[in-house]
Amino acid sequence: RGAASAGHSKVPADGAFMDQALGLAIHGVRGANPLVGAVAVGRDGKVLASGWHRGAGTAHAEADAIANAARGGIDLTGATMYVTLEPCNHTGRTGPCAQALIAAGVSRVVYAIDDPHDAASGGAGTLRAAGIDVIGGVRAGEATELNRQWLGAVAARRPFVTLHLAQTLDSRIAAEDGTSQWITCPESLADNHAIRARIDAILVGSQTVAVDNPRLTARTEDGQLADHQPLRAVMGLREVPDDAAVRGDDGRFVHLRTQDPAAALSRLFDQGVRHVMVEGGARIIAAFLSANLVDELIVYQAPTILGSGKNAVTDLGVRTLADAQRWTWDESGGGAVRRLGCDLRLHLAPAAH
Ligand code: AOF
Ligand code: ZN
Repeated sequence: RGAASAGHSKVPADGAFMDQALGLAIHGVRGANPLVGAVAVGRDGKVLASGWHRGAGTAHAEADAIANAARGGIDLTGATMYVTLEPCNHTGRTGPCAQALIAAGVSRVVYAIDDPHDAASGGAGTLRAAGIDVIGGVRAGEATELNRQWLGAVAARRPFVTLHLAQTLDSRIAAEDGTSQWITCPESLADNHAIRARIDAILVGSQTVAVDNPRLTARTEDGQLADHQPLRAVMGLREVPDDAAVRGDDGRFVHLRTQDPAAALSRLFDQGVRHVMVEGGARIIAAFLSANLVDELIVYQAPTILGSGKNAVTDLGVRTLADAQRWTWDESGGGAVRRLGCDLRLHLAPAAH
């Protein structure tokens, strides 16, 4: 570890080529694996080949670039490979990329951030031992932001948790008669669906399924299913009816028969989930908050007041102001405060305890 902080590039073009690799990385799909892009550049500064990782089980970015070069009859001897993550050192579903780079004859490897996954890390050392010039830390901030949730999940060995709340000014998520559609504007709903389309799983309580019968799919503004559908996870001890919409017909449904958020997260992590969005109901929200298992809060704040109804957050055991849960405004990923139609979208991260 620590290899990425070892050296800072003095080659001006390194940043620009890393930007290209970052631009390719985003074509991948999030999930069990990170988004990674790679660009191979010849001694004359011309791009020879490029590639990106398309998701768990498929070729890694460097391997994809090497394969693309081979397909075009392009020799990578003496080339520089730019890659947004430290090349892996292990044989997982694929790999190891460090060996593939050595075999391809590249003379220099520039990468952005260290691989925090213990099983895969160490590629930088392997490359150096083979006489390759290796530099880490180029565009590290951008690469970290790109895989923020994945990096957090791997470090914590549980999925990164986004908590979603759509509430009134007095923090209600449903009126006394149970009506909750729609507290927020269509713009907020569209934003929520855009998030659904890039996360690995949505989690709700079995009580919410019984009451609301949600579909939990990611839909575009014209109501079509988005290309990527998150796993639909229900937790809790209530049975999920056979005809519940959440079951769907694509096999992307799981019922976690537990009331313990940590246990639910552990099960999801084992299934390859690295980013989950918790969407309610109140009991599940309180359980995740009191267990300090929320990494990010996204609140769609509607300009309405109910005065009665269901509270978004129920008793967390806090009895005095000094014990309040503290959150900070998070400017990353869409900003801390944004107008969305008639609503405000608030983005927060837990304050360091
Ligand atoms: C790379 N390049 O493009 C990616 C890497 O099961 P596997 O074989 O797909 O390995 C997954 C691990 O490999 C993943 O957890 C991460 O540590 C690393 N991902 N490494 O050299 C890539 N996607
Ligand atoms: Zn690899």
